[in-house]
Amino acid sequence: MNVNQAEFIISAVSPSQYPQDGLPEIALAGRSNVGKSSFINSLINRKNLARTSSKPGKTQTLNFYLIENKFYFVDVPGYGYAKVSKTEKAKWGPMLETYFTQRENLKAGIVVVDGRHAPSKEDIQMYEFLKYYQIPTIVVATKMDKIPRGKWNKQESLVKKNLNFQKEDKFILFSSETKQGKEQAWELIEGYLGLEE
Ligand SMILES: Nc1nc2c(ncn2[C@@H]2O[C@H](COP(=O)(O)OP(=O)(O)OP(=O)(O)O)[C@@H](O)[C@H]2O)c(=O)[nH]1
Ligand SMILES: [Mg+2]
Repeated sequence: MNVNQAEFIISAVSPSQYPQDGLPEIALAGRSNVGKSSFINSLINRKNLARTSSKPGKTQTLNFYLIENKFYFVDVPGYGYAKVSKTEKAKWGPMLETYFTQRENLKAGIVVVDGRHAPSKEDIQMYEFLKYYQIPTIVVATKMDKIPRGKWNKQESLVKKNLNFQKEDKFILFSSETKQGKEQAWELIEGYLGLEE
């Protein structure tokens, strides 16, 4: 998709605040600071529409970005960041669960993992959660610019093995720095949205 129009619409915590226009949605999940917001910005050619930060825990609500008036990217708070207060974290669990289990507009989930390491326990739980609710999933292994090309295949195998990756799901090696994987990501997303030419 060639994106000319991308707009932040709303920060939502409960379903009554979600957009009501019925457009399809693609939601991003992943550890705090892994690069979810950067992934969105890369795909829409914007530096900082989805707010990114070197400080983890930046995204604290469900943030809806309307893309080309066709669909929403939903940027979700990252898990696994110790310094976010307990009260905040206690709110996120139900907020995410409600969204992922009840949102009919959700066409696919993207689990962003750090391609340099084995997935964390929480990455595995997140992936299993999406599988349990039968949400089609793209696993994006990001920050590939930080590891040499010769190790990419090995890392892909490691991530897939640890996640118990299902063959009906999709997998992308990605980098927000080099834009590696961007075309592939769009192809898959357009497929899930039913927007392919
Ligand atoms: N080298 C490199 N750095 C990246 C990449 N993607 C993200 N980063 C950096 O990682 C940091 C966190 O990125 P964000 O996109 O804000 O991460 P997030 O997952 O949205 O974080 P939260 O909103 O806290 O959950 C920033 O400093 C980014 O510049 C990548 O592909 N390569
Ligand atoms: Mg973010």
